[in-house]
Amino acid sequence: IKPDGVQRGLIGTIIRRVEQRGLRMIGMKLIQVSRALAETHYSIHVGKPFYDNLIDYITSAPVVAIAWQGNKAVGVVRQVLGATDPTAADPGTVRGDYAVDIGLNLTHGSDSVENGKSEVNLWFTTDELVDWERVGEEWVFET
Ligand code: IDP
Ligand code: MG
Repeated sequence: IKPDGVQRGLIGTIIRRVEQRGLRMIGMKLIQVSRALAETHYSIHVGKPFYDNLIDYITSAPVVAIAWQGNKAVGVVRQVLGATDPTAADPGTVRGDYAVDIGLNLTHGSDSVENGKSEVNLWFTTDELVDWERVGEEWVFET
């Protein structure tokens, strides 16, 4: 949850949508992002016209970092968040319901399992991640 999501009081709304979809939260923290962390996280976007604004944006207020686990977690989270450009995001998605401009799109979601793993490792230490199971997961995930 990016700084605009935190500032606009949407933390609970955004978490609820992913939580109720059935994914298991294994890590969560509110942090003020340093420029160093921002630059590592967004290193793939170095040189793009929006890069400097993106680093300013993500460091402009606290963010809530969350690690989600579960079958198809990467795709499910990105589906809940909606398309990068909120005007292209479907109604019923976070960005489609609550955002307007691409540079203030409320959320980040890893775009592959590989990047998901490296981003969880970037944002969390091992002892900040919890190994657990939610009750009723047999009613969400087929085995
Ligand atoms: P994603 O967040 O949906 O994965 P990316 O293409 O990885 O989208 O871009 C990372 C972030 O950079 C976006 O979420 C958005 O905040 C910002 N961004 C991407 N494209 C633009 C743009 O054209 N103008 C301004 N900001 C952009
Ligand atoms: Mg991305």
